[in-house]
Amino acid sequence: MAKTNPQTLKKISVFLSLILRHSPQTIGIKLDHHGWADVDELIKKINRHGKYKIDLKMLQQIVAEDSKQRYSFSQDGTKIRANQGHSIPVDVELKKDIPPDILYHGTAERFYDSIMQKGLVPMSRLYVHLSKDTKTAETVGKRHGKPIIFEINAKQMQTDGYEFFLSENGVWLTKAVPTKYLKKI
Ligand code: HQG
Repeated sequence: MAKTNPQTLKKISVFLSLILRHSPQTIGIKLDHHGWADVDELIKKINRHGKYKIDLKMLQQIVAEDSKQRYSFSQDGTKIRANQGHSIPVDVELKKDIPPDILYHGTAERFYDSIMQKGLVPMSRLYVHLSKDTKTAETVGKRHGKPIIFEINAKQMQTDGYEFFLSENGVWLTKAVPTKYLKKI
């Protein structure tokens, strides 16, 4: 069978993000404590919801080819979850790790004053998202407006006892970044 059009898969991937990170109730499913959804039920309920038609092969293709490797199957392939980015309280068993000395966060210029007052906070998500390169930070920042990039003194944060986690798909996460560790570049 021919592979599904990449644009269609991209749209379904965005819909999957909504379901697996923010709003499983949209299709009437629940995630377990660790953020897993049952694969058979997910496929059935997406099809019943009606916006997209999907089968297991398409889901496997999305997981394999997603540009940011946003999703993982459980080892036995019966469950699926988003690797990070949740706004609902799930424990995706993030691995605590020692960060590079410097990490980056891209945001919009219009948030600058507030960030310099309150530091970086997770807003609607569970963690502040950081990257190890400025290119990724710039792309993330552009999603919100005119991009600016903050450099984060992750080494000092680590020394001072802040915890960092590295998601399965290479995103650095921490609960918050106080202003003293931030520098706009
Ligand atoms: C900002 C995408 C005012 C923060 C990306 C950001 C990422 C503050 C926005 C992932 C603030 C939240 C996450 C403060 C933080 N005052 N604004 N004190 N503290 N902010 O979308 O980091 O494609 O929740 O700077 O690639 O932009 O979805 O977070 O601008 O990895 O897989 O509040 O989402 O990945 O926005 O993006 P978001 P984010 P996916």
